[in-house]
Amino acid sequence: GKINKQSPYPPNMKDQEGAGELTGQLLDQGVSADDILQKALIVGMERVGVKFRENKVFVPQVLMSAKAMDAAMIQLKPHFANNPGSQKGTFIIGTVEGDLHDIGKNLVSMMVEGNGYEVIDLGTNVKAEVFIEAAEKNPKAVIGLSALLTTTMNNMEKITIAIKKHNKNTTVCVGGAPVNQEFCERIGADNYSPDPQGTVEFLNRTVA
Ligand code: B1M
Repeated sequence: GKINKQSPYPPNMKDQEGAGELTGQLLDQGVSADDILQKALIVGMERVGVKFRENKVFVPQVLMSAKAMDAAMIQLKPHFANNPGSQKGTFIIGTVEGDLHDIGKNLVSMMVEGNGYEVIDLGTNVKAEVFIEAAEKNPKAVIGLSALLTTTMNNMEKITIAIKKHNKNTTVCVGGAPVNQEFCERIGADNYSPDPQGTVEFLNRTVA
């Protein structure tokens, strides 16, 4: 095609444009979607995180990495997808109020969906009322909360308490880099998992 002269990125930083393509090539070569995710994409994002912390890259580069990851995930999604019509239950997920990180949340969403659940993704920066409203419409649904910032862990607590106050039988799962088991128990959530698979296993144990 035409060379994109309007690229907003400096010439040495065009890699994000090829992430989807590269992922497609690896899939064609028979590399498993799970290997691409675990051994390439997540490892890459960890490196970006370290550089960001060390002030070697900045927000624009991190955003480009996020876009690259999105492009790769579009290619991977069909490989994690289950056959429709065999839904085991409903999972409502969102990143908590004040927090705009959505890559981890999207991965959890994709994995849960791929394991046969209907997923209602409320996006990022989601307030307690929005989770509660979605839970009212889907009374049996499990709610998943993601937080990536130590500051928004407070909102995760606030939202969990509000959901439980509204209906103590609503199950709440939590996750995200700063979250741990101890925090989960302290705020009264029902499950913590460090990764999407743990959430899938929890749902399989308690819902399906
Ligand atoms: Co932000 N950021 N960021 N960032 N960012 C972190 C989280 C940070 C650790 C970087 C650093 O300093 N090293 C740091 C947080 C420090 C802290 O709070 N202790 C940080 C900061 C400070 C910020 C800003 C404040 C920066 C600023 O503006 N000065 C700002 C905040 C904006 C906001 O949210 N209000 C900000 C902004 C951004 C970008 C917008 C540039 C971009 C986000 C783009 C996007 O998401 N669309 C971004 C990114 C990309 C990162 C890093 C580099 C990568 C996060 C990521 O996507 N990881 C991150 C550093 C790092 O973690 N390496 C960083 C990959 C992803 C697959 O992992 O999300 O952990 P993760 O999800 C995992 C698990 O945690 C788990 O499953 C996933 C797969 O294994 N999981 C769950 C997640 N949710 C789950 C839910 C579950 C179960 C499992 O159940 C429901």
